Amino acid sequence: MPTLILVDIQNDFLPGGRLAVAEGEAVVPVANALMQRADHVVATLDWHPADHQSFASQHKGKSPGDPIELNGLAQILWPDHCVQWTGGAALAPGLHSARIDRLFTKGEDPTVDSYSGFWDNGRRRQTGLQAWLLAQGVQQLWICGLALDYCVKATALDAVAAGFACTVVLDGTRAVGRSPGDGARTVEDLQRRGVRVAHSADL
Ligand code: VGL
Ligand code: ZN
Repeated sequence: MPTLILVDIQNDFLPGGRLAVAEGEAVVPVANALMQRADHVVATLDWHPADHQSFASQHKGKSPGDPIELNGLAQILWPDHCVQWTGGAALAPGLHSARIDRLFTKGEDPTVDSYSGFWDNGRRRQTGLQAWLLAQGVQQLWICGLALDYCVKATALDAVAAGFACTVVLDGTRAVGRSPGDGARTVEDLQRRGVRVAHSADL
């Protein structure tokens, strides 16, 4: 059986949150159902210090959505979100979190963003997820969570690069969609780069 990775299913990415993803709450029942069919369940947490440099609030005169360069990397500025130990960083209330075997945090370093559950965006540091999966002998991954066009995408691409067979579960994810069509473009991109995509009913 595959291992299920739940990406950033946290309050700030749900409607009412600081970086709300439309219909974000819809991924919760899909994630809960997939847990019953997985060997292991792991979850990533976007876990920022209050002064994280991906926050527009940290840059004078900048607004969320503005592009900047952060330590040599292209960076989109976001509203403050998923600040460590705040309610916004907590897992979604309806998620069956007792079924999660391990949590992996990311985004703690204020100087670099971290979309993937494996590596920060500068590929400087790993979260420990890859080593953990290898230690369990995991070969196949299902990925769901938020958001499709950022953290789910980055996690799936790193999973394939690390040699795992990886399927993104389409009904178990939603896109931020800063521009119209971002979700559909992400799906095409993932498929072209070796990630499978499927609806949970077809798994
Ligand atoms: C995410 C933007 C900033 C995500 C996290 O979980 O997709 N997106 N931080
Ligand atoms: Zn973040």
